[in-house]
Amino acid sequence: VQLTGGQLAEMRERGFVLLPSLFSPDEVQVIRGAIPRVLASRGPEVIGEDDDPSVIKMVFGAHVQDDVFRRVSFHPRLVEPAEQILGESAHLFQTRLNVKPAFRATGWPWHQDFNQWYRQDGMQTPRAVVAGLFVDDVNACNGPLMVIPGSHRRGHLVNEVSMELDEADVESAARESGIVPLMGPPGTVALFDCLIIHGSAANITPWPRRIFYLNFSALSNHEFRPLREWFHCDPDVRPIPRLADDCLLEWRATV
Ligand SMILES: O=C(O)CCC(=O)C(=O)O
Repeated sequence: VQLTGGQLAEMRERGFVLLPSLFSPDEVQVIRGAIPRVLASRGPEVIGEDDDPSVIKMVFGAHVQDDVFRRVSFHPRLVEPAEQILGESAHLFQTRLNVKPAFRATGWPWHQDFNQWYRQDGMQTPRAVVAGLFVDDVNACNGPLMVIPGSHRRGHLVNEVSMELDEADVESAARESGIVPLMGPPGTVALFDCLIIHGSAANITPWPRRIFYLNFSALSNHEFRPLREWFHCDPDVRPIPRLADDCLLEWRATV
């Protein structure tokens, strides 16, 4: 999949682009089928909610642990647009499945992803793009990801000690451009700049809101000093292998 000139301009101006139903219901079914396997791992890459660790909040590194998530992570429908945006080959340095389960999930405070990678992984330059693949329907009620359009153009708002942004920065960006919830049916993909200000609220609905996030960094942007384990910052900085467009359906045919 190639982004159009208009979508690339949107990415530059607004810092995000939404690609509704990029993956088919059959492909989403294959991804859903893999989730119980990665949740069953219970290793350190599986993170619980602060107030109740038995409720899973997120799972890092599924692209290394599970063949379906490896195929999703290297999928040409995600890698090609990411490389178009970056203007060069990419490497995948982190994936995380944010589970946001029904009733019990908390949200994420306003932040820029790059600040986390700068602070914790030593990433030097914000030449990275995030893809979020909606595994469930994401709607106004179940805690959609909210972004502030154009806020990536404010540059890196450094916080050396935590992920949270100053409320004054969030307020000023939201006053200028508002806040947009990214919503869509399962299979939709949101691409966003690693500097865009974003966050999300709790999920108290009966509907889970699972999104699989992939962080693609420009290949030239590989000088990490990771302070965290491999599942936060994949040491493999080689170009991404090319997979076929039907690699998810092909996986299903092999089992
Ligand atoms: O999934 C969400 O609601 C927000 C996640 C997020 O911002 C993150 O993982 O950095």
